[in-house]
Amino acid sequence: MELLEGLVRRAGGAGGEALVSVGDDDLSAEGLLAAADATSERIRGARAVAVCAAPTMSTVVGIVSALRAGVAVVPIAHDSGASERHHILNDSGAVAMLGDHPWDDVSLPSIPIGGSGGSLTAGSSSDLNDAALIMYTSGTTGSPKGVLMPASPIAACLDGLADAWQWSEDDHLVHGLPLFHVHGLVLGILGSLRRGCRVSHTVRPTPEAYAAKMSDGASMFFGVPTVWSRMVADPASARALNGARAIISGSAALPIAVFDELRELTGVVPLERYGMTETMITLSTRIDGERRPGHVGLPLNGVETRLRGDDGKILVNDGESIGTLEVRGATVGAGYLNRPDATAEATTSDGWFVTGDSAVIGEDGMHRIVGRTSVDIIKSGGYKVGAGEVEASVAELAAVAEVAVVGVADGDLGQRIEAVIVPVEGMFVSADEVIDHVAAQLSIHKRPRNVHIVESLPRNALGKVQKAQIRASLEESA
Ligand code: MCA
Ligand code: AMP
Repeated sequence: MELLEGLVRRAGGAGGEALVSVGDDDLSAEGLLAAADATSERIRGARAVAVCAAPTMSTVVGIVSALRAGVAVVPIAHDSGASERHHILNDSGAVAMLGDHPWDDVSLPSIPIGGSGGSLTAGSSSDLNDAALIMYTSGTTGSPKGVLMPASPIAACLDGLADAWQWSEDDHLVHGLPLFHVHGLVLGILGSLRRGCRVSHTVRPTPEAYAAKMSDGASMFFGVPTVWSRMVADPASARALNGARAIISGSAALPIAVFDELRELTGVVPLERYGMTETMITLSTRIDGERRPGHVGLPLNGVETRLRGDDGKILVNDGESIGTLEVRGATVGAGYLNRPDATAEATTSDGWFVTGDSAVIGEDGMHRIVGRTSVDIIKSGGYKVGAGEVEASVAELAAVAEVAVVGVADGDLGQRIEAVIVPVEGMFVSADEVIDHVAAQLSIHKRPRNVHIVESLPRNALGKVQKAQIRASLEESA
């Protein structure tokens, strides 16, 4: 199967016009394919390669080259800190860094992108389940897990979205989302290259940058809810999107007020879709169907969903019953790398993936996401952050006796990460020290935005920290 079939088709056609832009860099289909295929030759047969996934053309070429070579590629956040990237490199078994990176502490060989030089010897990848991508995602505790994602579920997801949104070669997609997650990388870049449509990455997802692309024929825009709430706070930029074919939100819940303002300012009714790194996108509203605010639509082609109640029974889809959403079908990935325990825990005995999201399904099949079943999964600016990994990082500081991390409701980020700390008696810890430690060790976007020093954490009779209570009192006092 050729995942990037649109790129290959366009490269075989006439005309050398730009197909992909990242900031001011452009490449035609022929140019991208030639640069990627030159690099592919140097990595063919390798177990896996990693890319520092900064928003650059080099990241796009590197990832396309690995996909073309059939080598699993591990996109790493360019703002990742030392312990996070070491975990990802060790866990994935990546044998080289593809392209440049700024990390002095990474000793893997570097394979240049484009040009010439370097090549790797073949290695075993039998444990990777044919993964094309290995993407790391946070859980409630521990370090991020590597999701094994073969080309086939990626293709199923991208084709399902093309059907839902009538996404075609005639589109020009614009976005400025990170290139190390599903939204920006898989949907934004690989989706466009599968369709063969033009894609412009704006480096940052700012309202002005999106608006400026309308004069370049933009037809579709992607953003997380934070991007859209910043857009409606800049009405001139929002009005410029008038005439776009599709404005699409995902990665976190789009507040109804933002949906309404976006529709009023742009004249375009937003599409909303839902998914996870483990399952790709599974639900979306349709461009030829109802785009109901607060709802994430219907299953994509090849996807089934169901709800499970607290008593373990499957619920009826009555538009009222809240249950944990389970999904199965063509878009679901091949489990977690090195974590058979976590893969088994997330999979029912009859093969459904347990999302951990609470949802309601209407009689008409329309889905509404109500929240997460665990208080320990935080969504901040569309980034998923496990409270446990931030707590473990903060606890490395000598002056910290106890710590609890929660996601507090935030008008801009959806949730903002806050840490509540009990210092070791007689010791002092500053908020900046905590924030900078997490930024340097995990990643900048996982840093707490506020730190509260307290005498003790609320616990129940069994000694368990009461996270929901902490979150409620921080929200009350905000
Ligand atoms: C601040 N900065 C720091 C520190 N504090 N740097 C070092 N140490 C510190 N202590 C600097 C940063 O370097 C950066 O600098 C600047 O602050 C801005 O950072 P920040 O405030 O965190 O950014 P933001 O503007 O608040 O970001 C909002 C955002 C971002 C752009 C919306 O959250 C974002 O890109 N979100 C997208 C997440 C996403 O794609 N999720 C999809 C997951 P400088 O400005 O110089 O760089 S996939 C998924 O969820 C599923 C599958 C799905 O459904 O899609
Ligand atoms: P990630 O681990 O980054 O793939 O994030 C997946 C999670 O993002 C899901 O489990 C949901 O909690 C959340 N999510 C994605 N899209 C939406 C949406 N449209 N509405 C609400 N939550 C969403």
